[in-house]
Amino acid sequence: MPTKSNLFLSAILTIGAAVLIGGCTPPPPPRPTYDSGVTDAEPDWEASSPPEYVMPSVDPLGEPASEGVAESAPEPSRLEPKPTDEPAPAADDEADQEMADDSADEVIDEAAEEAEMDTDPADSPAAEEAAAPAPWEPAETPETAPESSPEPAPEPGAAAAAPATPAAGERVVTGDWPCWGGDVHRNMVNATTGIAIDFEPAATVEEGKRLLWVAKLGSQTYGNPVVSNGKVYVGTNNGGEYRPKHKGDRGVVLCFEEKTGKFLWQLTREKLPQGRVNDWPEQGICSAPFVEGNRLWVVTNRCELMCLDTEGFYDQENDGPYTDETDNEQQDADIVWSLDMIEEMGVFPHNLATSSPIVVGDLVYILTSNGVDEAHLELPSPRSPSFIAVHKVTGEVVWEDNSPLDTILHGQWSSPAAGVVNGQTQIYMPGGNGWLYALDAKTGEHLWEFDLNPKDSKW
Ligand SMILES: [Ca+2]
Ligand SMILES: [Ca+2]
Repeated sequence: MPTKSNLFLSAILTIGAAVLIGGCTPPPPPRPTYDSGVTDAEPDWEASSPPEYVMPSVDPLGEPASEGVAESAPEPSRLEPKPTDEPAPAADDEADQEMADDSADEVIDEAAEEAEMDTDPADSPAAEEAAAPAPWEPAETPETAPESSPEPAPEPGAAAAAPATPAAGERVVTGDWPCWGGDVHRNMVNATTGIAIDFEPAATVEEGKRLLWVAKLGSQTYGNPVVSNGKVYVGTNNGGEYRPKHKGDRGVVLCFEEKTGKFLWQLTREKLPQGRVNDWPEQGICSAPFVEGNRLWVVTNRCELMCLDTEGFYDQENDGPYTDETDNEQQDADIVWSLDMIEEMGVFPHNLATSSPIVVGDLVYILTSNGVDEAHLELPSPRSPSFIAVHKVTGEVVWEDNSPLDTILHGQWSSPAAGVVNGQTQIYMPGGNGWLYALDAKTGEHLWEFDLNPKDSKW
């Protein structure tokens, strides 16, 4: 199997460059605020008494944001404003496309080699996810900011965390990118401008150009990096072998210090014994975490929706209700709660569970990845939910929906998005039958659905 280390190293470097390196200063455009827990404060890895994570005292979904919220609550930025509005560099797009193409090609090769029934390139959950379009949503916020944020909300236009005179004259720290797509709208457009693009990825800082740091990922990486509050997170496989106790194929989320690239901790999940029908080899954790305050949510290769403590065990505390971690050293992940969708919901993830969560108000939304059996003949679990909403603090399932039922064609590897229409918060769920479903965020009630299958398509 061809190694993809270099490719994905380039990917993280690309992201790192987008986050950390630049020659100019971009303006801070207004963006919807859904994460008020982010602070510009310097991370304290040795902190012994972190702030308690408390449930907001208001229900952000109860009263959708009024008009003009986006204008009145600009995203906190650590950049100096600059009156320019350049488009995002095309070089990044090309690199991303190349990655997606390579990923799809490799999956085709692997599948042709290893499984006659799995030769369809769509059998790669990661390839499917990479090709999924993001719905456009106007700049409205689906919620109001919680009043009882565990950490002080940053002041708009707050001074840069980086020193006034950047190291080597190169450093620019942009706003955070705390989930796949940047926010719950999944717009994907990075509003930052003025980033220098004349950088060159390499295996070491010395060999490259304009690199602040380099960190090794797994041999295959489909989880998109996210950046929040001084840390970078990425889902990958165990090729980096950061934890000596774990050898061989695993699903992994790595956490690095944003400023230095220092490895902080790793979530490690063993592979499911069922094999590739439920947990495709070497693809690791494909879900991109959603980060809010000192919590993050991610879907593992074992079809678990997990809530983790961003401080891990560095805070000297095993946060719960889940406290039974077998990996509980400082560089292991501190699991707060876990929802096993196979055990508790009967979900049959086809090839891999891959959904990247969003959090709106108190609820986490994901697709379960329920799909067909290994022979592609039937749905083992047609009544299991495809779309779920889970309380972000307790892990309780608030509502579930099994809409596509037995019309799921293959798998469900997509991720939800959210928006507000006429004052109502809608969750957009791409179903495994090719239909897009819009559900009420609070109740799961169906609002509308749209057939995205070409009219002349055959299955
Ligand atoms: Ca902890
Ligand atoms: Ca724990």
